Amino acid sequence: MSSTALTGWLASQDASQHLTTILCTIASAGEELAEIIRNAPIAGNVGATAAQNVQGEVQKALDVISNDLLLDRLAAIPSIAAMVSEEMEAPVLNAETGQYIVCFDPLDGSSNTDCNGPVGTIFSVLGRTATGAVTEAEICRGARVQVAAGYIIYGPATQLVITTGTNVALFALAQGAGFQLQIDGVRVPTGTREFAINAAHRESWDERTRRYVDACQLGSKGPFAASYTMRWMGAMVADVHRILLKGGLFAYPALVTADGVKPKLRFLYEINPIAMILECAGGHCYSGDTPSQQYVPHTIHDRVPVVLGAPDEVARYQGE
Ligand code: AHM
Ligand code: MG
Repeated sequence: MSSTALTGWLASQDASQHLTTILCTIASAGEELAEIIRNAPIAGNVGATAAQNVQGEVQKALDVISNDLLLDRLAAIPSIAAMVSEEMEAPVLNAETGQYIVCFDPLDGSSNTDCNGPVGTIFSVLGRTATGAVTEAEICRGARVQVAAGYIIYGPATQLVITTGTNVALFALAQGAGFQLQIDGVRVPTGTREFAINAAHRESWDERTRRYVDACQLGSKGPFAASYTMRWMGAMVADVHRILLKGGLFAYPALVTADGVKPKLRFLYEINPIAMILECAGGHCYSGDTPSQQYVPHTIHDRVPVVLGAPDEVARYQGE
């Protein structure tokens, strides 16, 4: 079902016809996925497959279904030169003359599929910086030329968050009527004393992360002189969605282990798009001391540390 509300909003953002086609196709694939996810327990599409992805992670049945569906729908678009997915080792080359590269995490937080928790699809559209067949080097350089980003969250409701670099819009899926505009111009609220982190990794955190979480946990008696709440959804899409609407902070620092320093979240199809959304909504997203969108990956599956959220809370984390 194509969404006239989304088409109209993209026109108000001066999105080109080619970009509109790409973004509406992703939204309509998201509608299909919402139904597949809703019916997964009955259709037997929950649980793991026997396969591992390029990251060495066990693939869930819905990871594979989501990836195949997005690839299939996007491959039909001649303005897409290549696609990059969390689930595939190499870029998928599409139409050589296409002007755009689409990067996606087809089903973020897919471990939640076993327990009916929220999951999401994250996407990023990059403008091309070269002609001819797309190379990994071009995609990595092109990460700074992000022209649109968004995610679809499949929770109690299915919602789409999208930006083309100015406003952030929130759409909600209405059964039989496509995505309907809910908020145009989402802004991250400040003053929310809430943080999201996998606290089980404490012994592998850097000093800055440990100091911040200690201060939150000391509450009104600590340096922040305020009581905090902690939330952790196990799906970045869901944690980011809460922060976008309610404020607070999410961090996934690199873990310092005997085998080296290990960030978890991938840049091109997780952090780069989420950073664009956050920054357009008045929030911040950093990888170390650098705004995440300034990072230039070396490979398409590069991982980076991240702290993101409302500007006041990110400043506290950074020690400002
Ligand atoms: P995925 O893309 O394979 O689902 O992995 C990314 C997810 C994020 O959505 C989430 O924030 C994080 O991994 C959860 O990790 P943890 O296992 O530390 O809870
Ligand atoms: Mg993910």
